[in-house]
Amino acid sequence: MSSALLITVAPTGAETSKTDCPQLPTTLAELVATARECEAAGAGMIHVHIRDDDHRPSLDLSRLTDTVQALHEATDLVVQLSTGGSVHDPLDQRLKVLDAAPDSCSLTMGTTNFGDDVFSNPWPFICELYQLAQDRGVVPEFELFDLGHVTALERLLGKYGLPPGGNVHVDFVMGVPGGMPGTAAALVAGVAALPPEVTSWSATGIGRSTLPVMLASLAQGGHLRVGMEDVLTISRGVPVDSNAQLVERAVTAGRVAQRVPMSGAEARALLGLPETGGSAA
Ligand code: KMH
Ligand code: ZN
Repeated sequence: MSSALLITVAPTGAETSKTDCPQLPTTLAELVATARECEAAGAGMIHVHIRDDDHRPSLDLSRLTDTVQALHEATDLVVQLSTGGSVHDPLDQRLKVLDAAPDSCSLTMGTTNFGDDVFSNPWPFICELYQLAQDRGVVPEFELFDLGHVTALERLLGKYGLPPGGNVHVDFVMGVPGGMPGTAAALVAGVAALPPEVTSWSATGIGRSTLPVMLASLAQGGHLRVGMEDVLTISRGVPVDSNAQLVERAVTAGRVAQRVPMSGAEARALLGLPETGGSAA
């Protein structure tokens, strides 16, 4: 079991409005400031959704490109762009995200009911996005919202081979209404089902499942994702102040488990990325 702990911060997401949560980082300046604070607190990777001038979710390519560049200039974090976007984003625009040349991209392994909406990830889209990531040298993080997504990952790797760099990193996203529950039992089942190609895994629990999933992941030697994309309260009824506060809590929990946060450079190695910026072989 590795003592190094990857903490990924997912600071914004696509679901929460700025009006409801003014501390949500929605402008580029806010995102860069958040990234710096979270890196200083112990994050190694950032999972990025961007917003437009009205703070609404956006997949605008020039904004995405500027965002990747600004985050690379300001931090050593691995920059992962969301290809999930919002539940309203069309599949062709989600494929275009890779044109912004991130280090990593999220790649969700199946369609999921997402509250009252549907997060659409049909198999042909998954295959197209994966092959595009391979062509571009962008390292995917496979997002697993349900146990069936683990099986789909095994099928994908069997059909198209390994990602750029050869490592396979997955993230269990648990507790979404429509996906697997955010419980220790569900995480144990998911980890047990992972195909042998998987080299590292992390987990995040949405909303009130954040702490059970964090503790269950640490108990099994897994890595962590935290951030205001996934949870907006630090304890029952108490709003999160900042993303750095969530990273600090993950560092504290990791310390109890004798885990040391990874730097951006160590996160790059974990994912099979080259040492400095640029895409994987
Ligand atoms: N916003 C969700 C519908 C991802 O970033 O790839 C999808 C999501 C997953 O957040
Ligand atoms: Zn996301």
